Amino acid sequence: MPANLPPDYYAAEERYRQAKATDEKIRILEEMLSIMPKHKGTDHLLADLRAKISRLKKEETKKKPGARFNPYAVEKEDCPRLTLIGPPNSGKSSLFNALTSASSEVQDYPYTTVKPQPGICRFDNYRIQIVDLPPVMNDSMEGWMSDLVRTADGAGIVVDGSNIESLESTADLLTAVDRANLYLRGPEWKGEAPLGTIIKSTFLAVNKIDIADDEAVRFFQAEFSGLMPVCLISAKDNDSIRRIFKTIVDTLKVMRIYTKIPGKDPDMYEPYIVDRGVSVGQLAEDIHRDFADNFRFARLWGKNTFNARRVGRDHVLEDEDIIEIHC
Ligand SMILES: Nc1nc2c(ncn2[C@@H]2O[C@H](COP(=O)(O)OP(=O)(O)O)[C@@H](O)[C@H]2O)c(=O)[nH]1
Ligand SMILES: [Mg+2]
Repeated sequence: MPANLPPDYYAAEERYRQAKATDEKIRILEEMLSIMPKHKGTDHLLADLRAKISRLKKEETKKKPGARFNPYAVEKEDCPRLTLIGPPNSGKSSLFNALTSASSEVQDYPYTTVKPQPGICRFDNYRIQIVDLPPVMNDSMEGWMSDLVRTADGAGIVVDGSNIESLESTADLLTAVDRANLYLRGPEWKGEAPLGTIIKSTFLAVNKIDIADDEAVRFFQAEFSGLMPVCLISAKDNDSIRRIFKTIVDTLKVMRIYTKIPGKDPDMYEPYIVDRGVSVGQLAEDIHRDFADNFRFARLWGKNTFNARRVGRDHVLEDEDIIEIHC
């Protein structure tokens, strides 16, 4: 059944697309909700609007300052999170700046970064929150820092490949990681984590490869390549940034799922960034309870399937699938 929406609705929808601030977006969506006629043909549109409003409202309440101010708190975003850790001066902030639109202070002396600095990395429609952290020193990590590494979805260790002295500071870093009961291993790691430790999917970036010290690079490759992916990069080189981005996506084991509303074109700009292997039912749950509770079936468009294929809750999604949920 066609939705037959009034012109006011489309005007509001256009304003929504232009809106930047979350409270403004909520206001416009609520306006769209009130304009929209309520009948069988608009059920999906209504559910989609309600889902968007509830997601944005959740974001808003998280932004309100809590009773106790925590200077090390990092705002949760609606996407996976990766932390960057490493010894002083290895180029964490330079890499962070190259990956995100945020900016973290870069200096040629150590200890420039003192607080966690979050930013969003956007490539190929992915959205990933990257958190730049202060250097780990004196073979221990402060509690707030190990908490951030532990609760993130993955980590990247950044070391300096231009300098043989960095082997020592990297050894300190690994001791600090052990003491924090973190077990950092690549996404393909099959072994068991020791009792009492938290395993975290991790890669190693050997940075400053433009001015590499061959001995240092060989050491890092020998020590780490059995444990996690090792990437030789320069934070100053675009090609390195693309490669490291791909490594980040593989470390987080995530993929992009686009959604569409029946009768409308899919939103090909803001996919849901979800764990590889999630099912249609799990995605529906992620979008909104209403979708999960009232789920009847879904239609799927994808690289490895025929168009508008009818699938059920248990169907496992693949990267860049487009899904239309029918309630
Ligand atoms: N040649 C070269 N210098 C780099 C590279 N990455 C970072 N640097 C320099 O290394 C110094 C420390 O970088 P910074 O990002 O502040 O390191 P952090 O302390 O780990 O955050 C700065 O002088 C950067 O310009 C790189 O890939 N190549
Ligand atoms: Mg820094």
